[in-house]
Amino acid sequence: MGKYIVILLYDDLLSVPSALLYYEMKLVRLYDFLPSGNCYKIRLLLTQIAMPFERVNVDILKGESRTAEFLSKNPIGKIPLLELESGKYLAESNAILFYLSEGTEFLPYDRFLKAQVLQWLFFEQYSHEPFIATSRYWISILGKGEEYQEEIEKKREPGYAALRVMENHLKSHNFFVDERYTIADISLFAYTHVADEGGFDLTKFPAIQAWIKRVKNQPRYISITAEQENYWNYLPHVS
Ligand SMILES: N[C@@H](CCC(=O)N[C@@H](CS)C(=O)NCC(=O)O)C(=O)O
Repeated sequence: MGKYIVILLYDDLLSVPSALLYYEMKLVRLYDFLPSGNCYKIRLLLTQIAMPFERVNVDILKGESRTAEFLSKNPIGKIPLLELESGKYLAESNAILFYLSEGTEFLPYDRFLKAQVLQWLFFEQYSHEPFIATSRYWISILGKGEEYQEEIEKKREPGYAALRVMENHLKSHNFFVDERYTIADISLFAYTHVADEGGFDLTKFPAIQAWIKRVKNQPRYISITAEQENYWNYLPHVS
């Protein structure tokens, strides 16, 4: 692993590089699939904390997360997967969010607030994602809404139940924890803001819609479909 980062220090008057800093930096590597909301969580956080990363596309529709080579990295056979600078691997989107946000403004330091963040991360994985993300996968990623109609119907009520929990919370809060934007918002945002692609009607949830706007207004926000080149625009600039 290794990408080269070159930093040019410009002299404002002459507009020529007055110094050249050159070092090799090992980057974290994200095994990623662009339409995946679970992967988007990580791309969004990495961009917002301005951490450079290398993106490896894994086409799950071609079974690329199930090859022997990929399974040797992540026996769960799923993306996202983060390869750390040390060569260690970390799977599970919300575990990756937790790891990357430690010590940043995106994860509270206080023990109770941190546990509240975890509460929403577990809610997302158990009561939200299995219904809202799965419906979107069948309808919009696979394009097989009719074939999966029966399964989709079963996901409808529990999916709306999760949205009602969010709506009720957001009626009296701007964000999920501590009235500020944290990884709890990133995690829940990933599939909520594209819930319509899974057949969920968000017009019934005005507080969620207002929160979606607040998340989109956060510094260094990128969309779910933003290509990698965009991420580099958000790296800190030397002035
Ligand atoms: N709980 C996991 C779910 C990961 C997951 O379901 N990944 C999907 C894409 S969103 C995947 O890799 N599917 C391919 C497969 O199962 O073969 C997480 O939050 O990271």
